[in-house]
Amino acid sequence: PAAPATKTVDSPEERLRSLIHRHLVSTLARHEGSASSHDWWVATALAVRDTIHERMIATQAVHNDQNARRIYYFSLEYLMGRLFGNNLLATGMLDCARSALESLGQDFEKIREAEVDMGLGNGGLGRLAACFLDSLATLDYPALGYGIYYEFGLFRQQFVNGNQVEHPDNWMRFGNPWEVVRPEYAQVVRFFGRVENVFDDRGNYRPRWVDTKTILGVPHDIPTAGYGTKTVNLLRLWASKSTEDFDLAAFNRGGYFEAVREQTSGETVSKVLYPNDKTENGKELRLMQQYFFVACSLRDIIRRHLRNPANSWANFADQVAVQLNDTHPAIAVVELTRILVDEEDMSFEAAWEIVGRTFAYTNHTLLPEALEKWSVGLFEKVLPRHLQLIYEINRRLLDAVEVKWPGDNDKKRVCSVIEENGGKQVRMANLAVAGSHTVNGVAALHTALLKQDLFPEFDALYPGKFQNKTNGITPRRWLLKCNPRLSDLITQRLGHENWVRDLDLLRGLEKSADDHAFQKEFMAVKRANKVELAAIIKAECGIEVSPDALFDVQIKRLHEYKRQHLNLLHILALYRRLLQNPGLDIVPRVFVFGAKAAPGYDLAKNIIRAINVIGARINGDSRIGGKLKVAFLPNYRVSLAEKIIPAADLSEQISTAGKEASGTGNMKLSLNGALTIGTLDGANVEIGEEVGGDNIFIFGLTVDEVAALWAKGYNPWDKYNADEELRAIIDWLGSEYFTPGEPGAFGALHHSLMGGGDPYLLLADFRSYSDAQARVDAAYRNPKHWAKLAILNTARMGKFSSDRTIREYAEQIWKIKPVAVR
Ligand code: DL6
Repeated sequence: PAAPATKTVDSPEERLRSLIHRHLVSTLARHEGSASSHDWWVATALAVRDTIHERMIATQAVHNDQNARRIYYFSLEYLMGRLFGNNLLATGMLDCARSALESLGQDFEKIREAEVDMGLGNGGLGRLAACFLDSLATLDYPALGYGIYYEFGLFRQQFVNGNQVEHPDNWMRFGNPWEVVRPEYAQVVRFFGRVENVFDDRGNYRPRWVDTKTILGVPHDIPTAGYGTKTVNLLRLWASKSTEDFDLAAFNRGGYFEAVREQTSGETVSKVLYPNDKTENGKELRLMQQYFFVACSLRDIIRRHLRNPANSWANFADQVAVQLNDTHPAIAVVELTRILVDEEDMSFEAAWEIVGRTFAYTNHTLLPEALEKWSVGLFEKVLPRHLQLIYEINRRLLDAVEVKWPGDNDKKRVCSVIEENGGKQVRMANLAVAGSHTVNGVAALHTALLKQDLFPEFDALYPGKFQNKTNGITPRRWLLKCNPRLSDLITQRLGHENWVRDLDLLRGLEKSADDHAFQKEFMAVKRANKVELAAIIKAECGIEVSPDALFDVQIKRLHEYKRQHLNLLHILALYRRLLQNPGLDIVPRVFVFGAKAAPGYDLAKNIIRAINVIGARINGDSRIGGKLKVAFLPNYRVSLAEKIIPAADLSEQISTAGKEASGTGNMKLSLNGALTIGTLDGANVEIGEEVGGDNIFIFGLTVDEVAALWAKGYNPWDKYNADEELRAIIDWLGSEYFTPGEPGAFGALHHSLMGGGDPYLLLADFRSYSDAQARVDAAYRNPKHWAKLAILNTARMGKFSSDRTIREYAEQIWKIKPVAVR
């Protein structure tokens, strides 16, 4: 008899290869021979997405079947970066995709680079939201992120003659293979109009919000896949559309523009992410954005809740936890009140009780200019009914203040949701505190200052409402994905990969910190990463740098309080010392910057120009023998951070004490073996506690010393007069030395330090900073010592995993439990 036919089973790689090929041909209609890297990237993403969608469907089914209590994260920003590598790691398909693409004749790394960053955020706040989504899924928490599907993300930055030039970031011009559009879950949102005072049959006052304009919110769902688990949660982003897409009558009359006008104005709301600017323009649109996404999201949550027959309004707050990421979504507390009172016919007391059990609020800043306030007039125009409810919320709040502090009008003034000074304004932070069961800061120091300086009255009025939740970062993106060499070395040394889900296990590396062989391997990884970054610097900036120099890195939004210009003063000091003494023995350094300035923030832009122009002079000055190089990489974004961080030796965390709420770049850099030079600010304090005082370079005034200095009276001229070197470099900045023929080119910067009174205390901290830099120089000369410190930094970063942060939120604020998806 003939032998039975053997059925050949395709390997996972073969299956993936044919899936990629099928998507290339059937979905993209592309011939292999003419497909671009972008086409291959899309085809591969779609192939990976198939698996992710299966998991997403399974996850939603389990959450629905179990009627799980969910956390809904409301954030106006998500700085997701690229999703390809993350999704490959989460599904365990990385190696398979690499070999499948290579067997198709494609360069895997080139294809990875074809993905445009999803940059729907400004900085730390948006990236934190992205890290949280990763941890929520990895830890199997039932969660949904809600936000806005901006057509344009944060601007693309270019330098022209050292100046920042902004270009629109049309990130989804060529589509986004990760998303699914869900028109069936679209929501209608109302704005403007007026409130009609009507009385019902029983003579009860029934306000009606009438004559409103409507727009439509259409959800775009991005799956967020957990690592080492089957859980795939959702990020649901709302795109605004007109409710009246097309006016056919107008078109038939020949008015094409008239016909699409409604559509265009409807789409404006989700058009562009606000780059944190301080101008008055566009405030109305920003408030509309906030209300738009909050209203859509609450409707969506209510729909999901009530469709389960086991649920009703009675158990809404038992099933639904909402986290407000800063005050941007704070209008949600009013919107839920409005729905319950106006549409569900509840008493204000009953509604406010549900609201107060549903929301929690995270504060991310103490800077007064970043605490949102909206004029009462604007509210009255855009959300008139909400303004009425805000007055009612405030009346009850002030009653509670009166009970606590009878007759104390000062207490009422500071607690009030309405600021009465000048034009009346709605204080969104006070509203968020009043409407939330818990308020948290993002690092221990920040939370202490929140309670002590910003909200002492609320802390007394609501004992126990304030908590700390120190920020964290996901080890999946910020080590496993961005630094494969170090990840492999760690896994090899520990003998397992469990650290990826339990970062405390990195402590196991401590015992290797003195092992010379391991030190060599660790620093060889660092060097290889530096070689790669050097190539990027060459390609992007045209600057040749040596991987043997110390890579001194400052990457973050450009802001005076972050003090990139303090770094610049130190660069100027080193340059001057070298000019005075060309033989000076200093460790060669490459100063790497990455930062975007808000388009309306002129001083920040002046600092960028100063770094670029002075950097160019230094880079081209043969007298200093290449000992200093300055590279400002344009268009800082998540995918660029992933290349810079693994190559950093030194991490600059030099904000004025009390100004940086937490920082998260500090954690990423330290995790990747960079040593920190920093002030006792934000999470630097806790990083210092974890790594140990000998393994970090701390300098500068403390929060208490800053306060004492201001109380005593601070005059930067005293520092200037007392320090010859400082005086010389400040004078340099004020002269045309670096900009011949253009005196005053750095006038704004110079003025902020001297005439402007130096509000961020650069001159006060300069000498201490310069001394700390000298300690860095000395430490770097001893490679074994430096390697030991770098290893200990990596080994002791366990606390700063966002898994720890999310567990704390889940257990102490949200009271949610993991739900396994099989
Ligand atoms: O909590 C995330 C991040 C912190 O790490 C930074 O220290 C803090 O500056 C940033 N805050 C903001 C505030 N913006 N607003 N509003 O971005 O949050």
